[in-house]
Amino acid sequence: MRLSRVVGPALPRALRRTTAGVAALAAAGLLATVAPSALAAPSAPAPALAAPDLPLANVKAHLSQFQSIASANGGNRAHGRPGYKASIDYVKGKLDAAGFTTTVQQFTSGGATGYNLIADWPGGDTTKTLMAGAHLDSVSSGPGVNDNGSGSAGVLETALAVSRAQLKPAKHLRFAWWGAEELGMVGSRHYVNNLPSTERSKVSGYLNFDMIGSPNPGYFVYDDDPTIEKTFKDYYAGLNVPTEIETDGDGRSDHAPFKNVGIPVGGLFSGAERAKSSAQAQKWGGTAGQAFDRCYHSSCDTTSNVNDTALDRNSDAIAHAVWTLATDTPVPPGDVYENTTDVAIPDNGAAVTSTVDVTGRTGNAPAALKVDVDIRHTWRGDVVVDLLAPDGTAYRLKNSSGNDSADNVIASYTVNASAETANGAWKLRVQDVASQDTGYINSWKLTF
Ligand code: DTR
Ligand code: CA
Ligand code: ZN
Ligand code: ZN
Repeated sequence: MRLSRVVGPALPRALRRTTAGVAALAAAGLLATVAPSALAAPSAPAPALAAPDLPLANVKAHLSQFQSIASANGGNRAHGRPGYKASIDYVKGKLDAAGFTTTVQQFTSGGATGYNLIADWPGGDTTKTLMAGAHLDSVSSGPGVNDNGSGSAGVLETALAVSRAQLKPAKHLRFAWWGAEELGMVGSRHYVNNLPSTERSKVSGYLNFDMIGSPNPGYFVYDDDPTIEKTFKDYYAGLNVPTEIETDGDGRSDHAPFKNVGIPVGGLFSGAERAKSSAQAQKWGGTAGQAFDRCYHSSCDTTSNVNDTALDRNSDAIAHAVWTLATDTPVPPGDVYENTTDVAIPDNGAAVTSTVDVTGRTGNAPAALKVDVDIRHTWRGDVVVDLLAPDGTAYRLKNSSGNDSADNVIASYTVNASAETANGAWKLRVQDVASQDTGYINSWKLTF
């Protein structure tokens, strides 16, 4: 079967197998061009350079600085206030000392001067520039250690790790700390709007990190560019940490201006004001029914408002993504087998199934088989979800959880399917096991 990207009508709507082709990767500017000398052999891909494990203590030291800056400047680091400019000066000082070429871009918002900090790592192919950024401003009501000192510190420590490694990536690396995000992504919009279109086309991708250390954390991956998304998901699969796609992030942070001009985007998020469900607490730990960050936009968003494990994992994931997307042949998005036919789920009734036929593969399925489900169902606690391998072996993806009253199961699971042959009819089995509330399978897909 000719491999092709999602081509809509060319394939039966219900069943699509897609592989983002080389053209797609090139179009997204995510194909690394590695100098011939770096190749082990002309036909062998450049060896993947493993990203370093960022020392959590270093990341937390940046948070302590942000806290001290806020404490010394009226309790915040908000746009137009002295605490914000002091934050810019701190980050810039670290980067200048580490050999970056830094630029402070000024703009005006609400009658006050705002600042973006841009830091370029010398070298790399500037026609393929990978960017990573975070907003550095807080709200005026607090120091903004999680929102968004955490993202700022993770990006800063990644940049400092690039310097420590004296990395020579295929792509050019650019890091950014945005002003006035809390006023509506003002700084990042100013940057993108003032970037000439010739320069915009050179940005191969923008990675955004806004709240990555929430005290009651979730592990959310932006569901935008598939290659960037897969890079993050593979990282977490390696840690055996389940992730969910971030479904309400569109327009809510600094990736939006980049996405709006067609630049591939991705990112990570550990949650804000929404409550963690019981199903999420089962998979991630923490407290069900409590906000991911109950100090969101509050004065209590201090250094004690951070979960170290989430901050550590997400900071390391930033480094992994930068090393992978800028220094190596990018991870191909994989072969996708999808079924988008709606299947009604009877209330408190028999299980229903939706099938994808996997063909043309050899051997067994992978140890990290990705299963993305999109089930629309009110009171999702009613719903039990299994993956059935071609031989009928069942892999439980989601248990029922009576008090999970949230709607819809839109989630990504990783299954160790290495004992199963790859080819055959794989099924998603869904059953509603409690009366009232109904729904349907909207779509699901396997990525090999
Ligand atoms: N708006 C961001 C926090 C935020 C809320 N939902 C998302 C989703 C994805 C990224 C960020 C956010 C702020 O208050 O800075
Ligand atoms: Ca670490
Ligand atoms: Zn905020
Ligand atoms: Zn934020």
